[in-house]
Order: sequence, then C-alpha cells, then structure tokens
Amino acid sequence: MPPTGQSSAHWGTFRVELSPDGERVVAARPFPNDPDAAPAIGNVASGQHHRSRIARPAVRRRWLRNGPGPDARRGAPDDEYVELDWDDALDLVAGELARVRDTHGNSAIYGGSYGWGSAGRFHHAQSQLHRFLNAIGGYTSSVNDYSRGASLVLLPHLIGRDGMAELRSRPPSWAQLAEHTDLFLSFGGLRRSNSWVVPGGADRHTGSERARLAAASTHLVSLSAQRDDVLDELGAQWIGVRPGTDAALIFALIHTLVVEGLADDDFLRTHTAGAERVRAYVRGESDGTPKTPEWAAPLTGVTASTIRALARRAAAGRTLINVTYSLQRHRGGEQAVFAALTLAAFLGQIGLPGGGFSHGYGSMGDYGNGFEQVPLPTFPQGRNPVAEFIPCARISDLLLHPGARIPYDGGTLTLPDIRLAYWAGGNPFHHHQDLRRLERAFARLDTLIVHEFHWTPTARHADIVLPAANPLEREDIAAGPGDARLRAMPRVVAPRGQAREEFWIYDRLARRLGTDVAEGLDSRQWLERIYEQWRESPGSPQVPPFADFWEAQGTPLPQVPYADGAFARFRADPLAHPLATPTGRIELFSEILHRFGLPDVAGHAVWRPASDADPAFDLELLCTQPSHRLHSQLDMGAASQSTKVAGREPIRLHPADAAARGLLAGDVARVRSAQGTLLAGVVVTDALLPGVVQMHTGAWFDPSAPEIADCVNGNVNVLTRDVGTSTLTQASNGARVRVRVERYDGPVPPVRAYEPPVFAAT
Ligand SMILES: Nc1nc2c(c(=O)[nH]1)N[C@H]1C(S)=C(S)[C@@H](COP(=O)(O)OP(=O)(O)OC[C@H]3O[C@@H](n4cnc5c(=O)[nH]c(N)nc54)[C@H](O)[C@@H]3O)O[C@H]1N2
Ligand SMILES: Nc1nc2c(c(=O)[nH]1)N[C@H]1C(S)=C(S)[C@@H](COP(=O)(O)OP(=O)(O)OC[C@H]3O[C@@H](n4cnc5c(=O)[nH]c(N)nc54)[C@H](O)[C@@H]3O)O[C@H]1N2
Ligand SMILES: [Mo]
Repeated sequence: MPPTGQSSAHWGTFRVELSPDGERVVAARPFPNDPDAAPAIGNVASGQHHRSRIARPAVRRRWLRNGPGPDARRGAPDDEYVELDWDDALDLVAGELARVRDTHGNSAIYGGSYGWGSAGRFHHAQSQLHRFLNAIGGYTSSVNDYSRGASLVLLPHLIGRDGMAELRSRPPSWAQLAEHTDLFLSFGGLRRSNSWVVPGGADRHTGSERARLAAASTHLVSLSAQRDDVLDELGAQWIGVRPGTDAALIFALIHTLVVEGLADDDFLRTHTAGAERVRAYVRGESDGTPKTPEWAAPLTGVTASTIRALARRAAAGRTLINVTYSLQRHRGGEQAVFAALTLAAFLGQIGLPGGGFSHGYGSMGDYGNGFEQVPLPTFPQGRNPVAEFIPCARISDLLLHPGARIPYDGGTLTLPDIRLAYWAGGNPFHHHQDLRRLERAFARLDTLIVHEFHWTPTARHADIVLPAANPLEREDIAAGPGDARLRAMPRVVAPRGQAREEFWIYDRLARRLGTDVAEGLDSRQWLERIYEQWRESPGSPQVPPFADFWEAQGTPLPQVPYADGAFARFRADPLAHPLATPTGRIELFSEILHRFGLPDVAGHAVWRPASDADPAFDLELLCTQPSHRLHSQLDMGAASQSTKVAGREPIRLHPADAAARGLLAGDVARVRSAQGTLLAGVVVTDALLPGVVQMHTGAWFDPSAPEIADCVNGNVNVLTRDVGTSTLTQASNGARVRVRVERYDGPVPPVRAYEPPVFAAT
C-alpha cells in the first residue's frame, strides 16, 4: 500500500496517494461513498508538482531596478523576475508597506483581495491577509462578490436583510420539492457540474441524488439558452430563452396571471407592497406597452402559447420559481431577479412548503439540502479602521480613476488613491471583466504583491511574488454549509521548494512592522485554539476535543433539518412576523429604490432591452462556470486539460452558426468583442439556441501572441465588458457578451500560460 492522506477542496473531499518515499502526490481519488464526485479532483495530482508552481520568492526585475511606481510593462509576457531569499523578500515587502502607509496612509493599500482561495477554516487566504493588514493599520476593502453581487444589494431592499439570509440558508428544500412541488421553474437550469462546488467543499455530493428524487414527482422546467443546463435523466422540459431576456418572459407570465384572473390577489394585498404598480406596468398603463405573451415572444424566442400555458400551469398547483446566480451577472441583471420574485408573489406561494422563490438551485451544491448551517470554527480578522471600500467588481475603476465618485446603493463612493495592492487567494486576471483594461489599471499601481501557489496570470503581473504552501502542504479543517462532517486536512506532502504557510509569512512581516499577528502560537496551536473556542461556544454541536478529532481525521456534524423559517412565519402572520423592509412586506415597489432616482433602477422591476446591440457582433456568448475545474484553479491539471479542443478552451456553437462561418469541430476560431479577441477550439452542438455561443470561464490568460489575439488560450474575460450591473448594485456583468466568431487559419501559437516567467540573475 502506498502512503495516503485525505484533503478537501471546494469541489469536495478526496484521498491522496503518494509515492513510496512519501514525497510526491501520484493520484487523488474521490472517496467511494461519494455518489457524485467532482471531476476537478482529477486536477490535483497533475497540478501539485507542475512547473507552474512557484518555488521561491521573486521580484520583478524592473521594479527591483527602478523602485516602486506605475509601469505599463507590468504583466508583459517577457518580463523578468529575480529570485530572492525569504529574508530579503520579506524586507522588501515590509519596507514597501511602511513606505506606502507612511507617505499615503493606510487607505492607499488595497486589500480587498477577492477570490475563492482554498477550503480550510484556518489558512483562509483573505482572513489571514485581512488580519495582517488590520494589524498594520488597515486597508481599503471590498464588499459583495462576483457570484451574486447584484442580488446582494437589491434583495435586502425587497425582502429585508434577514429575508436575504433566509433565502440562502433555508430555501424551500429538495425534500419539500419532492413532497409538495408540482412545478419547478428554473431560470438558468440546474447544472449538475455547478452542484459539485460549495464553499468549504461537501463531504458527499448529494445534490444530484436529491434532484432525481424530486424529479420523480415534480415537473421540472429549465429556461435557458442551453438544453444541457439540466441533466437528461431528470426528464426536464427545456424552454429555450435568449440570454438576458428573462425579465421580459416573466412579465408576460405575470400579464397572463393578471388578465386571466390567476394572480393571488389576497396574498398580494396582505403580504406585498406595490402590486398595483406592477399590474399597471404589465398592462401597459404606465408606459403604453402591455407586456403580453405576443410582446415577449420575439424578444425571448419563446412562443406566446408556450408562455400562456406555462403561466396557467404555474397557477394550477404548487410552484417554485428559481433563478440561478448567472441571471444577475448581466448588465441590468438585477431586473431578472426582481421580476422573478414579483412573479412568485403574484402566484402567492411564498412561505408555503415547496413553493415560492429560490435563488441558488443550479448554482451552489448545498442549496436546498434542508439542513441547518451550524457555525464552524473561524479565524479572527480583527478590525479595519479604514472606512473606504468598493464593491469588489469595481477594481479597475478604483485603480484607473482615483478621486472619482461612483453611485452605489443610493449613495456615492469616492474612490481612494491606491498605491499598493496586496492579493492572496484570488485571481483577478481570471475573474475580472475586460482584462486589457485591468492591465491598464494594474499598471498604475506603485506595487502589486501576490501570494500564490502557481505562476497564475495575476502572479505574472506582481512586483513581489511570495510562494504559499498549498492545502496539501499545511494542516487545516474544512466543512461545507450544512455538511455531515468536519474533516481534518492533514499535511500530506512537504511544501514545494521554499513555499511557506501564509501564517508564517504574515508573522514575520508583522514583526518587521512592529506588530504581532501570531500571539505566540504556531499554526497547529492556532488550529487547536479556533477548534476549541468553537467547541466551547454556545450553540456549537457536540464534538470531541481537538486531539481526538485530529486522531480520527474528522467528526460528524449534526444534520438538523431546518424547520419552516422566516417566510413561513411571515406568511402565517405578516403583522407578527414582518420582513425587515420599510413596509414589513415583500416590496414589489420599493419607495426607497424609487426615491434613489437612478436612471437604470426603478421602484418596481422593469424590462429594458440590452444596450449593446452592435450589429458587428452578431452572437451572444454565454460565459459559464467550468465543469472540470473551479474557476481558473488548476487549469493546467489533467481533468481540465482533457476538456480542451485544439489545445485551448472550447467554444460551443449551434450547427447552423458553425456552418455559416465555415467552422468544423476541432477548428480554431477567433472570437472578437468590442473589448478584445481570443482563440478557442470549436465544438459544434445543437444543445444551444442558434445565435448563442458558450465558453467556460477560467482558461489562464495568455497574452503571449498579441498580434494574433489578446488571449490565445481562450480566457473569456478579454471579451467581457467592465461596467457595473447598474448604478444601484455595481456588480460583475461577466455572464454574457456580444461577439463575432470567425475561422482562424493562420499559424496557431503555442499556449504559454502555464510556463513560469524568465528568471534573471539580478
Ligand atoms: N466572465 C465571467 N467572469 C467571471 C464569472 C463568470 O461567470 N463570467 N464568474 C465569477 C465568479 S462567480 C467568481 S466566484 C469568480 C472567481 O474568481 P477567483 O476566486 O479569483 O478564481 P479562482 O480561479 O478560484 O482563483 C483563486 C486563486 O487563489 C489561489 N489560492 C487558492 N488558495 C489559496 C491560498 O490559500 N492562498 C493563496 N495565496 N492563494 C490561494 C488559487 O491558486 C487561484 O489562483 O470569477 C468571476 N468571474
Ligand atoms: N464545476 C464548477 N462548479 C461551480 C463553479 C466552478 O467554477 N466550477 N463555481 C461556483 C461559483 S463561485 C458560483 S458563483 C456558481 C455560479 O452559478 P451560476 O451563476 O448559476 O452558474 P453559470 O454556470 O454561470 O450559469 C448557469 C447557467 O445559466 C445559464 N444562463 C446564463 N445567462 C442566462 C440568462 O440570461 N438567462 C437564462 N435563463 N439562463 C442564463 C447558462 O446557460 C448557464 O449554463 O457556480 C459554482 N459552481
Ligand atoms: Mo462565484
């Protein structure tokens, strides 16, 4: 038997097999009791010892020579790095932090550092970084996320902050669906591949099993531009909807309910505010356009008779309206969520078991599992004395336009002047929109410091790169929300080269800067401390002491089925259990939003056509979550690479669209948008609506042949547009962009994204 160990990632828990000397990871495999393990496990072994791993601290040669300052060559593919000893590298980092802090103040340090880092409660990259930056006086921070950034700002106005939390933690569950739901309408489908991922990782992946059980008694309808957004075996009905037009479709459904007397007027009267404004809007009394099915048909691509039939069916039984996160990751995308909540209110089933509104099926694997989320151990971050923040997706605006004022949630934010950015646990050159613009933004910094495992595109833009020990090389503990088991993550191999735990790095930096983050404990002692503090805190589950937990490599967590929550109580008695909104009701018209007076968000949901209808770009590109990796993580790994076509990220086209462009499966295509160009490998499939093409996010940005394309490896974010979802929410709009696709017959450049940079002697 070769030596083995276990570990966990956001895509699940797995077993690691080592070489006989225990020095190399040779395989990573799911545990046999996992009914639906994620293929991303197949990236672990091939990524672990890959040449893209960072072996030593490194500094950009130009930064070392010229000192801190704006540099348009930051990220240039031929940029050289100089490797340093840890002491010298830490002296540089501490010195530069001190310089920026003393000359410009702590608000000149951007530490938002958005990203998914790794599973593990202690070595959580952002918590470690924030604790350190707090200890040295704070940093400009970020709020919200790329996942559902628009909903996080919009929905609290409509259902209250508590309602928002309830929607994530106690939605109508799969079990309730199986028992009560007649019709499950999911805008954005129900992707099996998305269900593999939950923050913290699932002990076992049960989402598909639960979906199958529910499908036995519930009619599932997937409304999306892709037929395969839902498993074949669920026998779902597919209704092809053009991307970004869901709100129009939903208003036509509401119109049908209203004119056919199918709306639940009692519920609207007792539990909502503003329904009469919505009625006037769908009837066309407020804007002259009745939102009939005939009006919606040409916009959405769904026939008027299909829309009518769907509305009647929804009103005839118990119906759950679900919207995936992707719907709001569009310019104006909050309107689809607002409209869907409005539809659920018109159906009058919010708060009934298996009915109402949900926002997370098809997006997060734990969604609707039906179990209470027990608190988990956490690493304390301290307090940030700096008040400045941005919504995370406004990173380029922040760096490009210091002093500018941007509207956000009814107020105005003034963007501080950032001189230094510190990134750990995220990959903005994966996640942000319009990467060429992001390059111009990062060029304005004096200094970018990055901790990474691999030479990611973000590390390749950094002035100082510090190699971090990865989850297989450090000790931690992990569990997902509502999970069955808290797992130990033992160290299974030695760190690559000179990689160090980030805890070790911050401890040394803090001491150089005259402060302390370690409190005299090493990382094992901290692990034990946060575990024991959690174990002893009120409301925590019964678990063994740390030593026993570690010995057993895990402990069961109680899976307490959640009782009907806030929406059921609100339904039963809206006066005794109001929502935390100004009216105590579901606000289908919000006075507050109305009074903000924004050009792009009204008091009630509205339909607005997309503003980017340039005929030069004749296809809608959907940018979706990758099936065989988590975002950009381990894109060099075997599972991710097995999905590539012609050596790069695939693009899927309908046969008619492929034929019209002379494209065959396996060809290389050049894809252009108003923002940039990329190369992709062609896949032809009738699983898409004509006019819609699709690529996964997360191929590593490769700008090594700019004369051919901005990215030769197929990173969709060279194409996407960097503009906030709206002046209310300022979130990421990465889900979709208009493009043109053509055959590429020129010399095909090699992909260099996974190569380390050139190292120079000094
Ligand atoms: N166009 C478009 N863009 C999108 C999306 C989309 O749908 N369309 N989706 C968006 C969404 S929902 C999200 S959540 C984001 C995801 O964006 P990110 O979270 O930035 O993407 P990841 O690839 O997961 O990047 C995490 C990085 O952290 C590193 N890392 C992991 N653990 C650690 C650690 O412990 N320490 C350090 N120092 N580094 C670590 C990994 O190596 C990896 O490079 O992307 C967004 N971008
Ligand atoms: N395997 C894997 N799973 C993941 C992730 C991953 O990287 N890999 N990332 C995780 C993260 S961080 C997040 S936030 C979630 C994201 O979860 P989502 O945002 O829900 O995921 P997407 O895959 O972007 O979109 C799901 C589907 O929505 C459809 N869609 C897109 N735009 C529209 C639209 O305008 N209308 C309609 N009707 N449908 C549309 C697309 O066809 C797409 O397949 O996924 C999580 N799950
Ligand atoms: Mo996300």
